[in-house]
Amino acid sequence: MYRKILITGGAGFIGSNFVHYLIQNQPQVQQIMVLDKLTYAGNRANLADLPSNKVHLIVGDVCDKSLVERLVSKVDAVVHYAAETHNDNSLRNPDPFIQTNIVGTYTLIQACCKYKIRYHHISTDEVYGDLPLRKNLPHHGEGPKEKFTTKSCYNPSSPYSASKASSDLLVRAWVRSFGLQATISNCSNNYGPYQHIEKFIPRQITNILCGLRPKLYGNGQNVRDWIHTQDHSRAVWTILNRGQIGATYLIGANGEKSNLEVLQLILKLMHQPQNAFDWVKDRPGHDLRYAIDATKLQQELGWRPQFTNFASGLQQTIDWYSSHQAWWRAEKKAVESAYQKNGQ
Ligand code: NAD
Ligand code: TDX
Repeated sequence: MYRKILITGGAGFIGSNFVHYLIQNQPQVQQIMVLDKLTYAGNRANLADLPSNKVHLIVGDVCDKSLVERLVSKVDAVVHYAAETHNDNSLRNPDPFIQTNIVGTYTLIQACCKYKIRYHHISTDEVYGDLPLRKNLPHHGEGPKEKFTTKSCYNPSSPYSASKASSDLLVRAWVRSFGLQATISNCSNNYGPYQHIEKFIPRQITNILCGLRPKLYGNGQNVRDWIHTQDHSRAVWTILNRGQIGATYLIGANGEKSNLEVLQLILKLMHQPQNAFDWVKDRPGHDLRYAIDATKLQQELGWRPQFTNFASGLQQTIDWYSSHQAWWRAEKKAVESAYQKNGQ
């Protein structure tokens, strides 16, 4: 059982939700060190109100070798969330994606090998590229090869997903060649509190709260496989403790929905007309459909999602953004004007 854990990117969306999950559910964890550069996506406020005798934020870069070695040498396990994460940003400027996602992972796994520390690597289903829409598949999305499995080939589409794929492959090589004690998880699209307002669901909710019209890319038919971030956190904790070293686990909650469906649900829950949104320019290289087959995680480790009602998870998320306007208001104008410059 791990008692001292280094969580990189723990001031971002999913990392901070994992810190909250540990504090609320795993009392045996005594020390949580968060290493976070506090980029535009990191926020101290995400860790406010957590016990200061347990949670320590170290502001720094995962590419800083001496800092990383000093921190890794003090813990029992590392969970690596830190990354540049937004596909649209990666299309405008890939530089920080290459640096943080690839060099940052390299720096961490070198340190974990040096001090023989257990490492869990957080990754994304986007490394597998995309799938055809269900309606165009012989078994409508439920047949063999109609969802991603750990056997799917890597086929990333964007600078972001290519940088994450690179980082996964580094971890696999370090397991095999240097005996790194690592597991990898590739999760589908997360939603929930503390997600940056550049991302799809929070962007649309906060647009409506500001009196702006939501924006849908392309024809709205692209499918994402939504999972509540709390289900992701429980899966990561399960894999960290009981996963097989060297193994990859796919995390997903059977939450496939088209972007249009998600937007129309947000509009309904926020009492807006179903057509009160704008169609905007599509994302270049826009992945069509993601879908996870999480059978391995379910059968080997017994994990099951708990947030199986998307509408109620989404309602809670809407309530969170409505009642935490101080958390996002100051950034809204700049985020929207960057999108507007891009025709989105
Ligand atoms: P996020 O953008 O909200 O947070 C990323 C955090 O990393 C921020 O706090 C940022 O300050 C920090 N960071 C960035 N560069 C850093 C650096 N060089 N050194 C230290 N800290 C740095 O991202 P997120 O959505 O919470 O994603 C977290 C992880 O989960 C990423 O690895 C991402 O690829 C993966 N993931 C995300 C999703 C999703 O739906 N959001 C799905 C699957 C996997
Ligand atoms: O305003 C928008 N309108 C829109 O239609 C935005 C911001 C997005 N979209 C579409 C693009 C995608 O099909 O919504 C979908 C979701 O977009 P994002 O929130 O940007 O997520 P995605 O590109 O799917 O990637 C997310 O999930 C996998 C995370 O950002 C990644 O970090 C994670 O790896």
